[in-house]
Amino acid sequence: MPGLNLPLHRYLTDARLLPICEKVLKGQRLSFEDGLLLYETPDLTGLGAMAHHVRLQKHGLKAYYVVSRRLSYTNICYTHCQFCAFQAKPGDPRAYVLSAEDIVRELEKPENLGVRELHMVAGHYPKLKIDYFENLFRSVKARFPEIHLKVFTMVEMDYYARVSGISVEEFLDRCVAAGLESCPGGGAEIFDEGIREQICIGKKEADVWLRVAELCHRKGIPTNCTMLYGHIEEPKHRVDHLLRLRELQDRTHGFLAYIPLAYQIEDNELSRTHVIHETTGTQDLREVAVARLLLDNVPHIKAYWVMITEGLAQIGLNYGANDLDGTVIEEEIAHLAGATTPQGLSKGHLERLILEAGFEPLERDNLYNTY
Ligand code: V47
Repeated sequence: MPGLNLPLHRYLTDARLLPICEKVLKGQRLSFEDGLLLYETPDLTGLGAMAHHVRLQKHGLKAYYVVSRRLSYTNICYTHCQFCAFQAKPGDPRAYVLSAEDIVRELEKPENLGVRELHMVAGHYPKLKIDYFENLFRSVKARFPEIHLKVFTMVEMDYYARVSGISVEEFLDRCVAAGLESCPGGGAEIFDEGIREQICIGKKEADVWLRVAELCHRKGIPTNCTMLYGHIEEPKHRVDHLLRLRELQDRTHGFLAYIPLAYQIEDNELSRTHVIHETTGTQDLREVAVARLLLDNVPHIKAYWVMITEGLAQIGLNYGANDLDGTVIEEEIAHLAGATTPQGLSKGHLERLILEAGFEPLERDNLYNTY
């Protein structure tokens, strides 16, 4: 790699993958059972080669990144996700809420020069209503019109619409009028209702996530999508999750990118109450490759270095990923849960990772326009 010089089937050591290989070569859609086999096979190299084949067809050797600032306007959260180390309850000394002025002041700092994307997700705090968000978005856009506003998980949007006493549609329309341009993919966790009940009690059901995503897409607001893996879910739940995303994407074409999120095990209730091990390198690469093969209609697959390490994300470019996400300045959610990666990478470092892996680095904006 990075190119594939042999016929694709020559990379396979598990003969059970041959029918899948045929489908991949013909551009045919993979089934639920195919997905299960992709999780079961010990042939990671064969799986990776098939994913790489699709990646090369769609993106050649291009590998994207974005200069991105992460910010959470509050960590106060009334929802109880057992996997989350970021949430704080009111009264907790860690609890905070940022005003629009705080956020603008933060963005004015020299280290944020050149930021193209402001990626904000936060807790569910009922004191924040639509007027807070309208003011926040208008203030940021007035000072930094060039920064793309990528805000709210789908469940967050549903929550803040409800506490504002308006429909999600009205909430979205008003946020878009104030400057919202796209949404991140978080909060999807695992769609399977049984698992969801065990890992995020009280969080809105999968259908809400999917319905709000559909609404965003119909309004022309692109969103990303994610899956939280490596906790108590099984392969059948992951395949189900990916196929539910694929089914929505067939109807709306609104997902820009998919990001597999490796569960970070520290300082959260889920890992305290269950025996869960950190995800391993092969597991992380498999998630990238399976996504590239099953999500045949989602253009971009990210290898999120923050959660799987820089080195593995680099290798992920050979397993179907075409995007390393970005500089991710001051990420908190993964780091509070134990991620040991740096809290941000420079553009130069990201470019070096991409070049050394044999790919072409491209700085992008949120809509994958390049500079
Ligand atoms: O919504 C929370 C998840 C998400 C943990 O759209 C955890 O471009 C792992 O959504 N271990 C935030 N994951 C991250 C996210 C994201 C990341 C990169 C790119 C994009 C994008 C979106 O992380 C949360 C939740 O689903 N999460 N706790 C944890 N312990």
